[in-house]
Parts: sequence; C-alpha cells; structure tokens
Amino acid sequence: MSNQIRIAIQKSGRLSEESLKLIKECGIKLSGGKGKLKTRSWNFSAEFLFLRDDDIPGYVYDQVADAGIVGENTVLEKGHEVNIIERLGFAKCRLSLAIPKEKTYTGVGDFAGLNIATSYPNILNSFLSKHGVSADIHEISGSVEIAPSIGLADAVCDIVSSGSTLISNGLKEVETILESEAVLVTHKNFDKTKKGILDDLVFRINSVQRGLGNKYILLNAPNEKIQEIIDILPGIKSPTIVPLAMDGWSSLHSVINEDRFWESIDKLKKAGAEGILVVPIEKMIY
Ligand code: PRT
Ligand code: ZN
Repeated sequence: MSNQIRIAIQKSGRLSEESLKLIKECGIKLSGGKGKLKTRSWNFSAEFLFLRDDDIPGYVYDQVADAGIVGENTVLEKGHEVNIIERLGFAKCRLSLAIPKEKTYTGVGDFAGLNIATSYPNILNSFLSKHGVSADIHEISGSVEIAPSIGLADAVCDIVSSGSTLISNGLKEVETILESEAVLVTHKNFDKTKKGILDDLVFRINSVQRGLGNKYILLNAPNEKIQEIIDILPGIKSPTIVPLAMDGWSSLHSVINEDRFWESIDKLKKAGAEGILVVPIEKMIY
C-alpha cells in the first residue's frame, strides 16, 4: 500500500522507549497495545514494525520497511546501504577499545597481535586496517566486557555510555572508534509516492527537537535594564515586552537556547532580572 509508510522500531531494549516517546511527541498515535509485532497509527499514515535492532537496517535495505529508528553503530556494523536522514539525539554512546586497567597504553599499534572480543567485528576490522594494525577479532554477541577476565581475550571493543561497566570489569577505555546516537534511516531509493508522508514525519521530528533544545523564558525587570538584559541573552531575537502593573517595570518573554541560558543566569540577576521563569517548549514550528 503506497498511502502509508512502514517504520521499523526496536521491540524492546535501549531504543524502544525513546523511539515510542518521539513518535508520541510527533502527535502520532498508535492503535493496539504492547507486545504486538505490527501496529498502525490511526491519525498518521504509518504502520510500525517492532523488531530486534540488529534487523532494522536489513529490513529497510530490503524495503520491507520504508524507514527505521536504530543506533548508528548498528547501521555501520551491518553495512547495508541506507540513508541516515535524521540524527535523533537519544541513545548516545560510543564504540571504544578497552584494555585491562593495569596495562600501559601507547597507541593503536599496541593492539597488534592481540585477541579482541567484540560484537562489532566489521567496524573494528575497518578501524584496525585504517591504522595498519593486524589483530585477532573474536566475535561474541553479549557480555563482551568479561572476556579479558575469563581469559577469552586481551582487549574488548564495545559500546560505552557512562563507562561504569568497563570500570567494574577492571578495564580502561583507550580509543574511541565511533560516537553514536539513534538515527532515522530510509532506503537509498525511497519510494517517491510516500515522500510526502516522510517529509511530514521529518518536519514533526524537527519541530519536537527544536522545542527540546529551547526554552521559553519570562522575567521581570526595571524598564531601564531591559536593553542590558536583551544584550546578555545571546540569540534572543525579538522579545515581547509587556508593562507590569508596577510602575517602571516590564515583563520580558522570549525563546532561548537552554545551554546558553545557564551561562547567562548570574549576569541576568546582576542586571536586575527578577522572577525568572524558564518553561519547556513542546514544539517549535518555523
Ligand atoms: O534485543 P535487541 O537486539 O533489539 O537489543 P540489543 O540488546 O542488541 O541492544 P540494546 O537495546 O542493548 O541497545 C540498543 C542500542 O542502544 C545500541 O545499539 C546503541 O546504539 C544504544 N546504546 C546506548 C547502548 C548503550 N547506550 C549501552 N550502554 N547499547 C548498549 N549499551 C551497553 C553496552 O553494550 C555495555 O554492556 O551498556 C553497557 C555499557 O554501559 P555503561 O553505561 O556502563 O558504559
Ligand atoms: Zn541487538
């Protein structure tokens, strides 16, 4: 059926909750409960397939699904030619090489001749060849971090997020091969008849993402300080200034980038801003 797109998402795991949350924030409502393998949206022309993350790039490549939400690490490891059309900002992690913490490390050359355990043999192999290093890659599908302590490998190449799993297994991270996050992928030759639906989805995702990075700010200040405050808040374009009931005071409303706001908070207070409210924005439409 060409009047709807099929989107593959992870059934359960580190990507599934955030993927569903994003879909919900895009205003896309799913029919049916959890535990299904396939469900449709009743207010958006999409059908969702719930799969293991490893299968998602292949399903998109084979055009069983039109699009998928998956970790960039998985896309690169599988090596199927798909287009990454959006970076989604969640499931951030890195793929790193780690060695027992007591070992000294001088550079990638140290891996020559070692036995490295990983679930990412393809990415690791191309990283090592790029550095002209030849090592033995031992592919295992889970619990990679325990491999050195049980004598299965000299080093590991695995996904790291906080780093605590490596530490608790007596390992130290010595090289980052890849920085990853969840991405939206589509087939290289995306079906033109469904392009409108995909564009609508991407537009909604962008609106949600802009909203997440920005905050709505409201503050009160004496009139003579308003210009100074506008100068402090970087990126502020055209704030709304509303007079307060209290003579000589105004309320300033605007949208700011959250990261920048925290840099300016002290200056704002010194400049005389009071009653500062910073409120989340659900969506921002340009
Ligand atoms: O069942 P299915 O095959 O669908 O899922 P899965 O078990 O293969 O994958 P899942 O759900 O564990 O992870 C899905 C995706 O989440 C990964 O492909 C990454 O893109 C991303 N992601 C983000 C992570 C992590 N953070 C993460 N911390 N994937 C795995 N980990 C593991 C890592 O393997 C290691 O064991 O967490 C441990 C390290 O975490 P820290 O915080 O101790 O460093
Ligand atoms: Zn998986």
